[in-house]
Amino acid sequence: MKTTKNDGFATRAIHAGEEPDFRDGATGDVVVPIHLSTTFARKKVSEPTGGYEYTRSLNPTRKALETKLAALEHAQYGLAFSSGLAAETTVLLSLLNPGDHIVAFDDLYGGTKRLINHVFSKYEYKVSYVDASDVSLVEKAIQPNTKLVWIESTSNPLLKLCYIQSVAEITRRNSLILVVDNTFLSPVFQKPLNIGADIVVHSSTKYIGGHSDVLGGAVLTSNATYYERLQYHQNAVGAVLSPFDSYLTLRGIKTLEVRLERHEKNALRIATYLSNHPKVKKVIYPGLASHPQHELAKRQSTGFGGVLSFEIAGEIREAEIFLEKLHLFALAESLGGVESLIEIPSVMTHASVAPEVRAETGITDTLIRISVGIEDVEDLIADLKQAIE
Ligand code: P1T
Repeated sequence: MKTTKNDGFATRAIHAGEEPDFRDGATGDVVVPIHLSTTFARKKVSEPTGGYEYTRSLNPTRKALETKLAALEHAQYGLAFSSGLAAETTVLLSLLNPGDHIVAFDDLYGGTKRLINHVFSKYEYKVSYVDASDVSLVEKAIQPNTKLVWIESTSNPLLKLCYIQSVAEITRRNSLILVVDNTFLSPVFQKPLNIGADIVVHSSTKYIGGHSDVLGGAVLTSNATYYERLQYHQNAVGAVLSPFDSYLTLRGIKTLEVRLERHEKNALRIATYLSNHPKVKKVIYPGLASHPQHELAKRQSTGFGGVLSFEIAGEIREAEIFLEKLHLFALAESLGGVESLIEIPSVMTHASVAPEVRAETGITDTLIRISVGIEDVEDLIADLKQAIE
């Protein structure tokens, strides 16, 4: 019953890490049990039972999730954390030293920038932000102390792409670590480790969990040295995912592929509707031919995702009136859940980014981001229509 790399995505999403246990005394559960025990008894002093000692170090439910996540990203190893930012913190803490330099995409989730700029800066980590949609800028930003390149593809909230294979050639040539935050596309649409990334991170709070009811993060890699260091820090720092949250995430993953198909279908319909509306200034969605990297998106991933950004004509007041008139779209941060969410990055998800930096990267005060849910798309369009008009 063990899944292999040759099995399809949905097969692995459903079965990997959750093979029924038929050993003597086991019950053959087809769903992994929630192992709430924080500690595990042993019969002999020198022999932890089944390798389990204490839940922060290893827990059977979390291990099932880590195995499933690794199978989906075509990774050898997976680790699950209590949030996306906890996962990111563990990567930065375990692989970098004070004085090391990071080259990062200029369009990253605001919380990731806050972490790098205001937490790790205390430990003298250095960073250069570049528009990584132009790969040559990544190479130009490399310094003698550069250790790591950090990108999101697609990026949050401007949905810019980075040509991962080309950046991977640069990082390989310069012995740097390439980290890709794959939250927006999920492994359904893109597997960065297959195209040269060393480490994938996720906010599993988003598509992977999929129901806006569980916060989590993940780190995936096939590099045994990085994994050892990451696992050491996962235990030593302790920001692990709880057994119950691991179970919720495992449950969410089983429908990841079917959800993403619907998210994308709805997103494309809404992007097309908005781009034909006279009160909409511009729509950013990699699935539209008008997106400057549409061709790269078609080549690099097998889908465009369920998030789009747009600007309505007028000032911030017009944007606020529009947002407050919606009934089906919750005015809320986050993305990737079954329900549609809408937000205004400048005052919500990216408020921690300095106004001049937002202006420089193109996050205007009237930019609106939608996480398109899997509701009936005609209902979503009708709601947008009444609010715009
Ligand atoms: O919220 P948390 O699980 O800690 O994940 C942080 C994170 C990491 N990476 C990306 C690309 C993200 O979008 C996020 C969180 N983002 C939001 C909450 C948001 O609304 O954009």
